[in-house]
Amino acid sequence: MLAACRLLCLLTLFFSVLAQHALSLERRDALSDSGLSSASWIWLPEPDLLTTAPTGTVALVKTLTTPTGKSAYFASIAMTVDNNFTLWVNGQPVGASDGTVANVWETAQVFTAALNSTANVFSVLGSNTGTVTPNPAGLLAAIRVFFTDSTNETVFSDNTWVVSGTIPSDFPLSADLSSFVQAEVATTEGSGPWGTSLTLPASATPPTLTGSAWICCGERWIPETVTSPSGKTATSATILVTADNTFQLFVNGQYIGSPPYDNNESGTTGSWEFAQLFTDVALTPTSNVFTIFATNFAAQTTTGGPSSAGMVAALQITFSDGSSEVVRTDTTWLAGNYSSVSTFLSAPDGALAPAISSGLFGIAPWGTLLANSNALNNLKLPANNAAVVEPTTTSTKASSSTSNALIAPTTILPNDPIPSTTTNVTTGGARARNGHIPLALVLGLPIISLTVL
Ligand SMILES: *[C@@H]1O[C@H](CO)[C@@H](O)[C@H](O)[C@H]1NC(C)=O
Ligand SMILES: *[C@@H]1O[C@H](CO)[C@@H](O)[C@H](O)[C@H]1NC(C)=O
Ligand SMILES: *[C@@H]1O[C@H](CO)[C@@H](O)[C@H](O)[C@H]1NC(C)=O
Ligand SMILES: *[C@@H]1O[C@H](CO)[C@@H](O)[C@H](O)[C@H]1NC(C)=O
Ligand SMILES: *[C@@H]1O[C@H](CO)[C@@H](O)[C@H](O)[C@H]1NC(C)=O
Ligand SMILES: CC(=O)N[C@H]1CO[C@H](CO)[C@@H](O)[C@@H]1O
Repeated sequence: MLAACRLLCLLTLFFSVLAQHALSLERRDALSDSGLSSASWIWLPEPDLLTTAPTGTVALVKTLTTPTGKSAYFASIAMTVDNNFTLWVNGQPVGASDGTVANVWETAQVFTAALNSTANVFSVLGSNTGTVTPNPAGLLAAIRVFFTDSTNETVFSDNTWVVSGTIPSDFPLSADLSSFVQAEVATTEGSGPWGTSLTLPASATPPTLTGSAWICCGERWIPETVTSPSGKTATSATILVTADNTFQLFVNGQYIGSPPYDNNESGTTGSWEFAQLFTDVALTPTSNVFTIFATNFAAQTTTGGPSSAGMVAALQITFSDGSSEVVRTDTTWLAGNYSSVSTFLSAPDGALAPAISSGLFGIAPWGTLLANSNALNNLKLPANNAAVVEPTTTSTKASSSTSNALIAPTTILPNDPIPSTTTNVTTGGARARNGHIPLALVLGLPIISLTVL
């Protein structure tokens, strides 16, 4: 009962946060709701940050320790960087602004990330670009942490953040922050060179999983083609999905993303407990293939063995006329037992079987999940720290003026990011037909208990 209420309350809170963002028409109100209007523009210390910061990329880190007696669930993170940024939470890429868009910093972004209960590390690479060198540079952020007792706490960018012009080789989870210094506050939001230009985009209401079926029991599900209704042109998709235990999402054969790494530890929150939200996934006009490869881990018992398995998803397809359609997991999906993405992608429909539904979203043992989490759209991100080119000098001032170029975002290859998928894993896939997503195989795996999920 308690647990159910707690989850409900959290979900309510979470969606009220989204609703607040969607409904706030007033710029100032939206900014104060997000916390950004109370935040400060910070950067690597310079003689006059309001006018002159060298171009280049700096690393910024904020570590948050959960107060005693509380347990952190998830965070809503509002952020912008002049000129652009990439954000990681606990080493997992969470989001980035598009440095190719002029003045992209004028639009702050809001991300939701699952948190570790006790300690969380927010790592940012911020780039100061521009033809005028030097020019103003700054990061502005508000991190609202939601706890399991339904309370929340917001922390702002300020001089408790640390910053370095030298990006450590183990960034974004750097063991040694000795090259970092206390960030300098340039000014508060609403003043300085940034003035009152900042806005928050109205966020669209994401689809919910209500009405989608948990489809079972293979590890790999491949939805097939979703065809646009005649006369409609598909432009983008918002995809909400989770799988017990983890998955990889592909659209039209392109890797889109995965949930954060799941350490498969008994008693800890599994990544499946957060539905992963992928936004602005580009589509082709008439026909799109959605592929979800899910992986089930063996039970968390001394002997391993079968555990509950399933995948649930909602695909919101947006058309050029502004209308949209939601495609849900159901038994029209096709499933197959395949051990590799490429084999599954190339398998003919005839080799697959209809997906099996375990029941609609909300059923045990999965319940209503904890919250949505912005999924890691890795195509937009430097995949890992190997993509960061370290500056050649170590003096903070000098190195920050060196262009710490990032290599173009690296795609994480199919089967790469998720460890141990070949052991204790059965494989299966599903395909959508006639506008629907395919499902998986029926393994008849017993549901043992919540801890074995
Ligand atoms: C900023 O944008 C530029 C241009 O797209 C890109 O090369 C760079 O990697 C971005 N910086 C960060 C920290 O994401
Ligand atoms: C949570 O953070 C602490 C401290 O960084 C770390 O020791 C622990 O492994 C983390 N737990 C998870 C589940 O990430
Ligand atoms: C966060 O907590 C404050 C009280 O500290 C409360 O007024 C506010 O409604 C909470 N925000 C959300 C989104 O729950
Ligand atoms: C998950 O944990 C169980 C129990 O320790 C183990 O048998 C299984 O191999 C693990 N699976 C993965 C993918 O790590
Ligand atoms: C996949 O394998 C499982 C276990 O062997 C089996 O129960 C299921 O029917 C298979 N599914 C398909 C579509 O072949
Ligand atoms: C139940 C089961 O299949 N367990 C296996 C999980 O994978 C390890 C490593 O391959 C095997 O040793 C277990 O037998």
